Parts: sequence; structure tokens; C-alpha cells
Amino acid sequence: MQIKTFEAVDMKHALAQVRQEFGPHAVIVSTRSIRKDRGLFGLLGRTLLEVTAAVEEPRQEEPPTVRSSLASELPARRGTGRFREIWAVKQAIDPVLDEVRGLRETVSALDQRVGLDPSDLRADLTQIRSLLASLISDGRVMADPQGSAAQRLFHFLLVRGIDEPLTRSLVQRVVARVDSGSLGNLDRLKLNLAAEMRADLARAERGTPPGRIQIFVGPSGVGKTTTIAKLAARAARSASDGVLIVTTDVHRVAAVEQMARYGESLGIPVVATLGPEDLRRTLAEHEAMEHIFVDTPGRSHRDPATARDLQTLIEATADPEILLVVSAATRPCDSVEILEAYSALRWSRLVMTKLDETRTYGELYNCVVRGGRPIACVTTGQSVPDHLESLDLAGILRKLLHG
Ligand SMILES: Nc1nc2c(ncn2[C@@H]2O[C@H](COP(=O)(O)OP(=O)(O)OP(=O)(O)O)[C@@H](O)[C@H]2O)c(=O)[nH]1
Ligand SMILES: [Mg+2]
Repeated sequence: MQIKTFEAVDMKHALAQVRQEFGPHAVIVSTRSIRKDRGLFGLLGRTLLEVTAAVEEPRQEEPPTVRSSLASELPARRGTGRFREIWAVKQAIDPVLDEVRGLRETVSALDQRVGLDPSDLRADLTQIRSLLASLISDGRVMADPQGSAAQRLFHFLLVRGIDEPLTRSLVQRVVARVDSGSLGNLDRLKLNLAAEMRADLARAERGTPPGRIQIFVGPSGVGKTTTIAKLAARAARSASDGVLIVTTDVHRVAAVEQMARYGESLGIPVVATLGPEDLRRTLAEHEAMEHIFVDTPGRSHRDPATARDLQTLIEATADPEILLVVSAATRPCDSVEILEAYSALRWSRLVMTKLDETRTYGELYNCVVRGGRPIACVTTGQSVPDHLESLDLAGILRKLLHG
């Protein structure tokens, strides 16, 4: 049995080729239209007829009578057993081939309609990402622990005490910076979040070096006096030219006594001053001291007289460094006001106290970013001189993201 495929412009020419090659006893096995030379967008291609024909090898026995689909074109003939086999296979395969052909045409039509170009997809995703970022900044995307990855990130930050405007800004920046494929992946978003937070905190890290005279200001009861005792004890360990504590808080009951007790137990001299002039004189008298820590009375940041009175004290001091003391347990809306109220005093570093009293460390980030100044130290308990830590950037991030 010989089988061969012929191509011609029409059936007449195809049959001529078949007859010429295989003689009058050839049988047509299949026919189909094909496109040749697809040309520009396939528009200029030609349609040809592909005919597959078969013929017996020089005959040994008489074949059974078979009528091909083109029996009228070719003489019917009797085939051998093998010929019958091929015919049966063809009958079985023809419907499958028709199906495949139909599917191929459907897919190519779909391809043209949908136009799946990867660069189009990328552009669409970029648009979706910037749309999401602007929805977040407009306040139309809210925290939702069960929602999209961006909403879960939102929730993650809020429960850690980052205030809402800063959370919104962070999520918006993270969504804008991740590649589109990572938008739905919370872990990837968190990695980018850490990078954004690190950059925010690093911007605040460029502070001035610690001053020889450090004045501590801040709301009442946040831990100014206690922190000064801790810092003075630490400084005394390495200072060769002495450490002095000066308290200007002489009106609150037992304030001087509280500081004097700390001084006594730490072996550090404590001097109480009555007003700006007395402070100026005291500082001049102790010019040789290597470190001087000045305590101030705690007063409400909402009282307009507070900043004014502190300013007078500061002006009585030559080249002091001002440290703002804030408790980590402060509510975000209050710390915004506190930073605002003390901004006129040109404080240069932040002390965050009472980290042991909160499970969320968002205030660290809120105050550093809003204040734009670095953290000098944090305190984690009442014990003097313990419970004092210097946090670097990595430490702050660790506390913020992992608690
Ligand atoms: N849990 C905890 N308590 C602290 C910490 N630091 C200070 N305290 C406590 O907070 C209370 C107030 O501390 P002070 O040092 O007197 O606060 P202050 O800012 O000087 O207060 P005023 O002078 O009244 O404005 C005291 O009971 C301290 O023991 C801390 O890191 N953690
Ligand atoms: Mg005090």
C-alpha cells in the first residue's frame, strides 16, 4: 500500500495528479482545504486543496468493493484486507479531525479578538495599581483583616498603633512600589513596608550630636525626672569631669525631694534653681562639668504659658540641647498635639518612655516621623538606673513590626 498527499488548486487538478502518480485504481483517503503563503497578516495567502490518496502495491488478491467519498471521480475498486483496515481507520478519524479543525479556527478567531498582548496586560496592571494607591489616599480603602492584601496591611499597621494618616501614606507608597504581581501577596507587601518605614525613620536619624547641657521637657508625669536619673547614672560611669543634675521643678510638692533622693542613691550632685536667672548662675558656676542634665516641671501642653515659660528657661542656658519626653502610651491624636505644642522649642531628640506599658509601638514611628528627629533613648520600666535602652533603626523596626 502506498499513501501520498497531493496539493492542487481544485479537485479536478488534484485528481489528475493522483491518477498520474497512482493510476486509475487509487482511492482518496481524505481531503481538506489548506492556506499557503500566509503573507501580510494572512490576508494574501492562497487556499489549496490537500488530497491524500492510497493505492495498492502490485496486486496479489482481489480487494473488496469500496466506494470512496469521491467514487464518482475515481473508479470503484475491490480492495485487500489492509485496504479495508485503512478505510475503517479513516472513517473513525474523520470526525475527530473535523473537531480539531473547528477548535483551531475558534482559538485563532479568539486570539484575534482578545488580542492578548503582554505589554497591554502590564499597562492595565500599572493602571490598577495607581488606581488602588489613589483610592487609599482618598480614604476609600479601609482596614479590613479579611479583605485584600492592601486592606490587611492597613489593619496590620493600625493595630500596631501607627496613626491613620501615616498608615494611609505607608500603604499607598507600598502599593505604588511593589510589582503588580505582588499586589495580592501580604508577605511581599510587608517586605516593602519595612523598606518604606526604614527610609522614613532614617530621614529622622540625622540629628545633632548630644549636647553638654541637656534640658528635658514634656507633658506632666511622662517620666522626665526618672529618665534624667537613669541617663545621669549612665553618663557618670564614663565621665571624667563630673555629672550634675539641675532641677527647675521647685513648685510641685516633693519634686525637689524626688530628684535629691535619686542623686543621693546614685552619688550625683543635684542643684535646685529658682527661675531663669538662678539657672544661668548655677550653670556658670559648674562650667567644668562634663554633663549637665536639667529637669523641668511637667505641665499641660495645651496651656499656652507652658512653652513660653520653658522658652525663658532655655534662653538662660548657653547652647543647650533640648530633649522632648513623650510616653509610648500616649494616644496618637494627643501626640500630634504634643509635638505641635513643643515644636517652637526646637527640641533635637526624642525620649520615649513607658514602652513597658503598651503592647503597640506605633507611637515610636508616629513621633519620629512626625517630629522628624531621632530617638535618644527609650525607657522600659520604673527601675533606676535600669530600664533604659538606646534603640537603633533596626531595633525600632523590630519593635514596630514584630512587637
Ligand atoms: N512603667 C513605667 N513607669 C515609668 C517609666 N518611667 C517613669 N515611670 C514612672 O512614671 C511616674 C512619673 O515619673 P516622673 O519621672 O516623676 O515623671 P515626670 O515627667 O518627671 O513627672 P512631672 O515632673 O510631674 O511632670 C513615676 O511613677 C515613674 O516611676 C517607665 O519607663 N515605665
Ligand atoms: Mg518630674
